[in-house]
Amino acid sequence: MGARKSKPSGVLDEAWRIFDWGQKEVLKDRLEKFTLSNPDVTKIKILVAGQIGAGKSSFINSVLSVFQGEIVNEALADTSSSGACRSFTKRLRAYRIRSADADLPYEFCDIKGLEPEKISECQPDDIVKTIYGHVKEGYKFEEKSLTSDDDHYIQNPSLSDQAFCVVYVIDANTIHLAADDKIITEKLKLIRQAISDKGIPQVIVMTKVDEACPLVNNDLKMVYRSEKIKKKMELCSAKVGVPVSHIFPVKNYHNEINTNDVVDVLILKALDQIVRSANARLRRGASNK
Ligand SMILES: Nc1nc2c(ncn2[C@@H]2O[C@H](COP(=O)(O)OP(=O)(O)O)[C@@H](O)[C@H]2O)c(=O)[nH]1
Ligand SMILES: [Mg+2]
Repeated sequence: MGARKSKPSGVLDEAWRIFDWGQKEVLKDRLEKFTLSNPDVTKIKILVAGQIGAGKSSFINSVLSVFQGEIVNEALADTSSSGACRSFTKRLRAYRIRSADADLPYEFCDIKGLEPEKISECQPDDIVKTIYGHVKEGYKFEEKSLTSDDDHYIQNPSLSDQAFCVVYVIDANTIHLAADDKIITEKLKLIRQAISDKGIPQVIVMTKVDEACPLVNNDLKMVYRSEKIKKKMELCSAKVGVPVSHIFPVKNYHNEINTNDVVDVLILKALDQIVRSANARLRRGASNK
């Protein structure tokens, strides 16, 4: 009697998104050779927004690590025990991605995280100003929104000052059916509404899939066969209003001492989508103003 090995619950028979786990080198090569669609722009700016503790800095570190082939901790992640409720990143900082010795033509802007407990609208307002290129690097995010008479205000932003893709980093563990994430999703909606007519691409990076699903924790390659992750991505899409095709699940490097191909390929896939959609936006020639 050939007893069939039972499948653990929550495992889908087939992957719900076709994903080639062997495409790391192809993606990395493409991203390294990438050229911008507008020769007047030297680097394309990508803004990373999301809740404090969602994994924004860790995602930037993970991207830097993939191209360096070793763990990089440049965008310091907050590892203090209260990390989930304090924001380590207070000033606007840009991170240029390097591969071997060359700078790649795109950079990430790390901003102070959105605080779930505050309804204040100045934070989304500062984020929108950053997207439009009005905020200088080094600006310290405060309670009060940036005004045009501030030293950190750029009156006439160039194309390189403006962001051409907004990445919402969302912790998979915080996506529930319940409305306890309401304030964050409301804040993201405020940002989305403000930029909706500008055609700026928006991508969600859903982090901590290892913590959100034991199957995935055990084997990251199960990410597209996990029912739980699929449901979270659908819920995330419905709450924030970004299509599932623009949501990328990742596990960030956070406690590892070496990089590995499975983590790398998920990070690269998210980055590939981000960079290509940012470049397409730039090609359309429009300024964000
Ligand atoms: N297990 C796991 N932990 C993560 C992941 N991404 C980030 N973390 C941890 O989550 C905490 C907050 O991350 P951080 O990058 O500082 O969040 P930020 O406030 O959005 O910049 C840190 O303790 C990280 O080590 C992930 O994908 N998996
Ligand atoms: Mg941070």
